[in-house]
Amino acid sequence: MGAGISAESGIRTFRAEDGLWEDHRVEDVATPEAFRRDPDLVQRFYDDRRKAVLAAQPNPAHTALARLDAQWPREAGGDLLIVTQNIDDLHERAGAARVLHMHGEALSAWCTACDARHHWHGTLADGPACPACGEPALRPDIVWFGEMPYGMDAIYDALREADLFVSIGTSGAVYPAAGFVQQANALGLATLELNLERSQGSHWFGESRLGPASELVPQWVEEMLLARRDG
Ligand code: BV8
Repeated sequence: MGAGISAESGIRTFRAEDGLWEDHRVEDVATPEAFRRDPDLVQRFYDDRRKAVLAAQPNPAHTALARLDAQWPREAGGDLLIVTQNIDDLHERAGAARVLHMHGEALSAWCTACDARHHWHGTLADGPACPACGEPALRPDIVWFGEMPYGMDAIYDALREADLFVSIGTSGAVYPAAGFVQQANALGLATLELNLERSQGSHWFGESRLGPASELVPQWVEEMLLARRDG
């Protein structure tokens, strides 16, 4: 899952005309070095992103995936895992439960003093005290470039168990996420891409459907649930 699935909820993607990387260079706001060099700029960048997440609503693509999550079996051989590169909580607000944020979450703050993580709706640029240790040492709980994404073991375990790998709304520009489709191919999984335009990895997919997620995802979920019912 990439920024494209939240685009129709009004959350900016990265690599578009009005993309986030048009206003800010990645190396200025999305690396540990940037945070060391100019913590205030980075904190304000994520304070703005957190506000945008809180102001957004799930769109039909999130709702369809939540329906799939609710109706798709939870036992092995029928399991489902929504792995997202996105830092918004729109999957959860749509009702999905099996969600893994491999690049962290805008609504989580991580204490660099005591390692505690806290659900966070406010700002961090003003240096609030960590609720656990009291230190003004909270950073965005985001995986920056050069940092290890979360949940990699769970993701590779899920790939090994899966029959189908679906990529939705991502440019396929950032690793290791962009490499999952290659692992899927090596494991003999079926692969499907749902995206507004061809991505950097389109050629790796068995099937690629082009269009807005709000149309393609509900259509695909309906197909999956019908096929499961017809067994
Ligand atoms: C790591 C959180 C290792 C921050 C993000 C050279 C070669 C290969 C790799 C590297 C390299 N040099 C460095 C690397 C590694 C690096 C990387 O891949 N760099 C790239 C730029 C080359 N990766 C990392 O650093 C990762 N960590 O490798 O650690 C390691 C090993 C040992 C020990 C320690 C570490 C960490 C990467 C995570 C960075 N954090 N996000 C934040 O959000 O601010 S990245 C961010 O950009 C996203 O999370 C996502 O991962 C990535 C791409 O974004 P997309 O979601 O794809 O969005 P984009 O705008 O690009 O595309 C949107 C798509 O949607 C488009 O295709 C568009 O057509 C489509 N779309 C638009 N509207 C719609 C739509 N589709 C459907 N419907 C619509 N309506």
